[in-house]
Amino acid sequence: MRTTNKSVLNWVDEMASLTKPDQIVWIDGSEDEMNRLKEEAFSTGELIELDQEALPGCVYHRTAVNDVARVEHRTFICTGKKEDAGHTNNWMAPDDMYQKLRGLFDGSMVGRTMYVIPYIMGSVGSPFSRIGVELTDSIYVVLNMRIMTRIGDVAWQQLGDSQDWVRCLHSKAQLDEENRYIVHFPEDNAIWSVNSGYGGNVLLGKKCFALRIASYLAKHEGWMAEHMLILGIENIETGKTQYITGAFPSACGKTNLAMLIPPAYAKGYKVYTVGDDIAWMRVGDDGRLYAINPEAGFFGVAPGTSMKSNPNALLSTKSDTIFTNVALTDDKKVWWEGMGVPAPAHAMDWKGNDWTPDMDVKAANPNSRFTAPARNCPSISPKWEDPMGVPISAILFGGRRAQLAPLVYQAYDWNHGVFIGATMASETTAAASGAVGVVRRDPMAMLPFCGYNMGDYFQHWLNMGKKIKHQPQIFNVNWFRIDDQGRFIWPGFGDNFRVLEWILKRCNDEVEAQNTPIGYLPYAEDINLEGLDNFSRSDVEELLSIEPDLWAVEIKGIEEHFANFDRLPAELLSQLNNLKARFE
Ligand code: GTP
Ligand code: SPV
Ligand code: MN
Repeated sequence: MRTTNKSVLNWVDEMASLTKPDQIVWIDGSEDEMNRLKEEAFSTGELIELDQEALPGCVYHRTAVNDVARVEHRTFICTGKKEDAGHTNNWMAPDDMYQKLRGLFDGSMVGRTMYVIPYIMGSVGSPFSRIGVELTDSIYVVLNMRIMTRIGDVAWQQLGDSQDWVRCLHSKAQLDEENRYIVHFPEDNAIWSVNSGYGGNVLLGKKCFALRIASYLAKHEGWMAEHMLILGIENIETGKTQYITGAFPSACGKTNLAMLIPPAYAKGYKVYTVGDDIAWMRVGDDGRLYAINPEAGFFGVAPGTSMKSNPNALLSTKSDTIFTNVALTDDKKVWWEGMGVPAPAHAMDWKGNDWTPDMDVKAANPNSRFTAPARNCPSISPKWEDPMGVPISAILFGGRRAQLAPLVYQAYDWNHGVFIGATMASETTAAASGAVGVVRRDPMAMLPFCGYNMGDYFQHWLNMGKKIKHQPQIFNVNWFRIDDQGRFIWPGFGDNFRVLEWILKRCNDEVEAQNTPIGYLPYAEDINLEGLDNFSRSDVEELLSIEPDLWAVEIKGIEEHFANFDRLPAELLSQLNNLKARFE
């Protein structure tokens, strides 16, 4: 026992009498403890030790084959009133859900150890950080939480006697897909997750706390919890750094953008990574919007990560990293599709089967991931743990749109920006179970992560705009337009800097823009193409084209989308009417 906090001690007792573990281990966060846990997990096969010379501190894990992504259809927001969860969330009355879950948790840890993980979201001692305690029967979860958050005695110290902490209960139970539940009780500050061992379902500090519970707290307390990367761009000559946040749906490029390396022409700039998935934002005393990254690591998509696409991510995984559901090579290293090195002649695939390159199955699961400490990242910002966060100049929304959405455009003002965010759509990816490649609306990339009624969430965005004296400019970006042959037109990755450069120029009033029905678009000649092969000015023009026929369909789509919300702010309807009128 490492705390005298009564609210913690009582709750741990209560949860232990429900789940009935053989023993309880209080996690202190030390290195010794980590090594002991790793050894134990090696001995049971839960983890496999990788080549410690090539990949010091790195381990390998496979989840169950039916447990490789978030499960949105089994994720619940259990508020007292159904309307407070809204139509876009699954809901059940809290009492009924507790009763159902108590049945599933009853004895779920018999024969197992319950680990008590105290953790901080946000940097140690920051006035904006928050505490959670996660109970789990998985060493994999403990070791991931150790990378993704600040765990152990630091958290008990920061918590003291306070009762303000998030109660997180997780059990793998039987990994039974039919009884898998990821449940949030925002009004009780509680999260119960059962029958899964996959990241987003079980690292309860991440999506469950830092987005679903935090968005609920943020709404009540006047701040924002968003599915956003945070990056800084330093102009080396002036020494000035400006910060940008961006909300893209899962597996749509946040990690890549946060870590980008500018193209050769942009020698005068350096890009710094502050965060790659979640931003907590507040209005500072100076009237600007400030963002912190509540996490301490990256739970990033492995496939496609190479020294060419994202060297900073790949280099982040060279030590103290957990690899999940990638391929395991015979010499105890890892491999995945799009790693930029030849496939091994033989490996074990993510299911644990023999794999050779001639087989037509993927060696790595499309949603295989690495868990890497943020401090490993070569581009990590000197300010990434700044307790007050970084001031934001621009907010980006984006997604995968094969057609329609231009490379970049700027909102007229904050409310128009909220409309753009609220109507975002993207083709679905492997990050959540279900069909891949289907266009769905995913407002602010928060559809799966908002812990309350999304109509109220839109209103909260509108309200925040009124509170921010120096509002960030809002932009929409799309790296994913395709040509007739189905190829991406825009080179993407590091070359996305060319778009960020235009965005900062707009924020600094350094470039003019075209006024169009959807917002301000760049003049094609204002996107710097220096050093880009096989890409011409006319390609940019194509990427900036607005096709009224497609937008007419889009407007219909937005109308249908808006009909899903019972508490849609009137402002968003008037934004829609304005958009229609501008096309007439
Ligand atoms: P989550 O961790 O699921 O929230 O995802 P994320 O938004 O951080 O996505 P990530 O950066 O990991 O990108 C996921 C996929 O998008 C990878 O397969 C990347 O290769 C691909 N991707 C990222 N940026 C670009 C880009 O600029 N162009 C293209 N064509 N693909 C990209
Ligand atoms: C996402 O799906 O958006 C992720 C990975 O960042 S998970 O933690 O599984 O949610
Ligand atoms: Mn994410």
